[in-house]
Amino acid sequence: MANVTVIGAQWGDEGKGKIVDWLASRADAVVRFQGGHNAGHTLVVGNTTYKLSLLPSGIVTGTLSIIGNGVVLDPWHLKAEIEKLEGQGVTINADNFAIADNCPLILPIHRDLDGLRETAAGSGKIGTTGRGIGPAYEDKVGRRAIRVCDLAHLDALDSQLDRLCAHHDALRAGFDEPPVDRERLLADLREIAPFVLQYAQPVWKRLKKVRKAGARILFEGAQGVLLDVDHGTYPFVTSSNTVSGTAASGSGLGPNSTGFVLGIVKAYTTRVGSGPFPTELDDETGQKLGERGHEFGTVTGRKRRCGWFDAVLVRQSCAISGVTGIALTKLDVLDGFETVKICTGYRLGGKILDYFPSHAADQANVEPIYEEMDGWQETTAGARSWADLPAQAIKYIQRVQELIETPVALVSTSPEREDTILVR
Ligand code: 2SA
Ligand code: MG
Repeated sequence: MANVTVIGAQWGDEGKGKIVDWLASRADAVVRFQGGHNAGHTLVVGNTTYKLSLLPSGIVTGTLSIIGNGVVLDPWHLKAEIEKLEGQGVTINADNFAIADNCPLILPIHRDLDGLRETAAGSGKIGTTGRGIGPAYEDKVGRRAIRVCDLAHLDALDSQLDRLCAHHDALRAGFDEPPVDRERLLADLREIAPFVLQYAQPVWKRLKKVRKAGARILFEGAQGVLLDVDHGTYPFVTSSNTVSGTAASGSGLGPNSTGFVLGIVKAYTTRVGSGPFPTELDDETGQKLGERGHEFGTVTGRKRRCGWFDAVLVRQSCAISGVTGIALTKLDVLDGFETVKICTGYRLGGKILDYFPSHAADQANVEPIYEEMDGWQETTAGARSWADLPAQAIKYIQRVQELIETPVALVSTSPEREDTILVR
């Protein structure tokens, strides 16, 4: 296996956790390069289920796991997640885990702001995970962030804190909130600093060494391309770039190091949070997909919206992210449907579109054009070879592959690591 970059090609929750875990057992290092603890990656290994939202999935198998500079890091959450995993018997130390020292921190004031804005927005809210992701990225690009390396220099933080607090105090005043409790923030940072610093280092250097030694690196994306701050359903997006290109900038290796781009694609579509969703089903079929697919947010427990497979969106995601091949997941959720539908284009104001337009109103107004296929009654759950699949399911996979103009490299048929069909 060469280096691999794994990204979600829809709105997240495509089943990246399982695929990443499967690949992590064959990799020498796993790197998270964007997002924060808004991710929800579920790994099932034997009888144990691990739920990760910040740590790279390699951590479970003891593979070198790295949090890159493109991530926003909540240090208190980090500690809680590490302690939870240690409680499940996972070993985490400076040998198998590293954090980029130039990684910006998510602070309690970011979570406050996320919540205040969402509450104020009422029905116009984004539907964020409420974890302060957006406000933390704003401070990063606004050049006000406190970063991991600052934790080693807390006595010299005065002017940085001045700028940060001035900015947040003004915002908080707009919500009738008291100014930032600066002393408390500093005291909290002092308390957590040693815990974070034991893992902190210039990870680009560590990765350079790993790369020189010929090790295989797995870049683990979070969320999905349609939530990308540039390419997604703006403004109903997350605040990072979720496309494959971020694997390079968010870890400190060049684009020639990020390897095979594996797009994870669910056999139908889901979305959690607000925003356009052309193939959404508000009916019994949508409900059935949600129930059979256990479609609830890993982080927030929110019910996910469900709909048919949208080939237009996935074709676009694959193009934008340079996807080399896809892993098709949760095919078994479609088992037993009399017919299944695939969206192959959109109607908008008398025109037919073969792409998803950029403008929010157009995105909300496109009407899906469907192609209907016969379903299959046999179960595909647990299939481990092509021969285990019903003919009609194979037809579905082949049609998906044709429409998205990207080859299917893997098919995943259950949350279990070994229930995976390697196509090529
Ligand atoms: P945020 O919190 O600022 O990143 O939210 C902005 C939008 O991004 C969506 N988002 C997600 N969508 C799917 N899965 C995500 N991770 C968790 C999971 C989510 C959960 O795997 O289940 O538990 O609810 C994720 N993270 C962010 C979010 O819904 C907003 O639409
Ligand atoms: Mg998820």
